[in-house]
Amino acid sequence: MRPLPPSARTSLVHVLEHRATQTPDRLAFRFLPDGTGDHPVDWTYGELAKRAGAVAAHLHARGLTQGHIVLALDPGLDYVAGLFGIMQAGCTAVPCFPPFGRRATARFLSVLDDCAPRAVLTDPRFAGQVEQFHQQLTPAAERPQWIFPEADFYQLPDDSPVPSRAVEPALIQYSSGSTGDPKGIVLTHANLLSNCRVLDAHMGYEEDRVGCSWLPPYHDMGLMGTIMLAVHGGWPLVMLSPIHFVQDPYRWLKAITDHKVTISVGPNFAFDLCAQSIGDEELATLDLSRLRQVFCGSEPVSGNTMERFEERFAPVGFDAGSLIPCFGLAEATLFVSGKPEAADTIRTELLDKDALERGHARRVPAPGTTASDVVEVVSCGVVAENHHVIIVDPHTLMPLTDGEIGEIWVHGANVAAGYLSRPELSAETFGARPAGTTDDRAYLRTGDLGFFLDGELFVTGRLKDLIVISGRNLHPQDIEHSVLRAHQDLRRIAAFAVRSETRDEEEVVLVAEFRGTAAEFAAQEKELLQRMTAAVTEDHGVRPGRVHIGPPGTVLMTTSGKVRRRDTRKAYLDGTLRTFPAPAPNGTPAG
Ligand code: 649
Repeated sequence: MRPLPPSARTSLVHVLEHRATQTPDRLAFRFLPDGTGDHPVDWTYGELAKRAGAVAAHLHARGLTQGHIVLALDPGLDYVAGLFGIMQAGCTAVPCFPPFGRRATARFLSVLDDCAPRAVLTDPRFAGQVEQFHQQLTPAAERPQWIFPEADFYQLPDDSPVPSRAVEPALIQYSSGSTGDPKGIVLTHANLLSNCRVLDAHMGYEEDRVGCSWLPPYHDMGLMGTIMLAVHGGWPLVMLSPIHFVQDPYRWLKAITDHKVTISVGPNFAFDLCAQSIGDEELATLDLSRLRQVFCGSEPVSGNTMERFEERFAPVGFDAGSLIPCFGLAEATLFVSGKPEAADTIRTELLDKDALERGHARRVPAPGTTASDVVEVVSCGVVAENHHVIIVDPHTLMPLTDGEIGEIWVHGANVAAGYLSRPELSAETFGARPAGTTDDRAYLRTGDLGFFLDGELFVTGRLKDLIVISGRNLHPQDIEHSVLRAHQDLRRIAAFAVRSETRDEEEVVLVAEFRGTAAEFAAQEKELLQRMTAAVTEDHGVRPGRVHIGPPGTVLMTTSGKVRRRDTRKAYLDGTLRTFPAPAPNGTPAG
């Protein structure tokens, strides 16, 4: 039986209540704690609602009936209970990766500083560090309460009152902004419901739908794309932790096989990893024939990767038609566009590279063109129902016509209210108006570049400096900061992304200035490269693809002393960056 549509409900809190009343025994979530099928933990809607109710009751017992509550539990079922419990208490959930390791701790502390939470719901293993955390927070800020759920946390006496309210805002999503300068996206209950509704409409109804996700539940795709969508749609979600996926990508496809999964999702790199790393023996244990929809988004979708994945897994029943390239961003809650349900193959276009660089999407007649003149772009499909997307010249703000490349602007109920406590930036980003038209709607400026062709959206690049690798958003400022610390004689640094020449993904390129003579540079070059690479790898978990070191003046700057990353990137690609003179053949450096 199709579960009753929850469309009349005003928040996901009400949707969960509805499910727990109508179908209390239906499976809501199955978590695979070790990433395999050995010890699955199942929660029904009844169980989830009971646990969420316990979280809400605990918060009320501590006087927490509103305000920000940071949710920093490990991926798993308690995380889901925490999320719904916080919203049910009338508080605002602020999902955040637990403070495990240097990078995550820095992020965690800057989120706490930015949102000034009334409480932090996190794992008891951090209990001993609270004092240390407090010392690193801004002195003036009020200290949050710390809540460490132990095993009996979820057992409430039968007669305890359970709050049920949904107060605005529902959630603050930190996905934009560098570590030192985080930006919290304020999402309302209406935003969360709208995103579920448009995704539901896009996906269509399917009897016996089962989802599977290993995505981190702290970001938009894992949170609004899988957990919330599953509760909204009333179908079970099989979850494993991102670590278990990264350790062995086979676990994802094995979970799909074992639990009769029909819908899943991942960034491009996940499809690459699977196609590369799953051997013949493992392949023989897979059955992907039930998969009907597999979303791929959050970084550029590569036609080659999609092809490799299809070829590798076709023998175990994978249907190429199930792949759904899609585009979205946390500022629009999540979903902006995706391959139309009715289409059975991915749409790609072969475009003239030179024209593309000049801002025009010009199809190439296939014969007679060499591969280097041609760029293949994958369509990100049609725009979400009731949403409006335009392509705008980022300088003149004039809307562009089909085939012209410009900034992607989005209007609709998915678009967030703004950034927390940043009125100016919010107005700039969320309140843009196109010039020279009668269109007076407010648009979100995505900072992404793309074009429309025959009603479909293609994403071709980024205006913003964000580096997206393996589905992760890296901020150039954070990377540059790590590089600067790697060596005392490095001064300006520019970090940016460039498409790899050997692999179907982007890689980080570092351009740095060395304070010293050519001879000193020649003597230290090896060590510099090694230290810079190590610093970025340790701090950010990505290895820079290429490094260019030159004399002062190599990194292009604005007059006000800001790094001009896009210009430096262009000079790097054109080969016009400054370099140290090569050492003379006799070993004495020239110049
Ligand atoms: C983008 C999220 C798009 C993101 C996903 C729909 C079980 C299984 C499946 C299921 C439910 C349960 O990256 C996701 C829509 C999922 C339906 C799942 O259904 N957000 S972000 O804020 O972290 O980053 C946004 C930026 O990432 C880049 C852009 O720069 C964007 O501004 N990006 C892309 N770049 C190129 N191509 C794309 N297709 C991109 N998508 C995002």
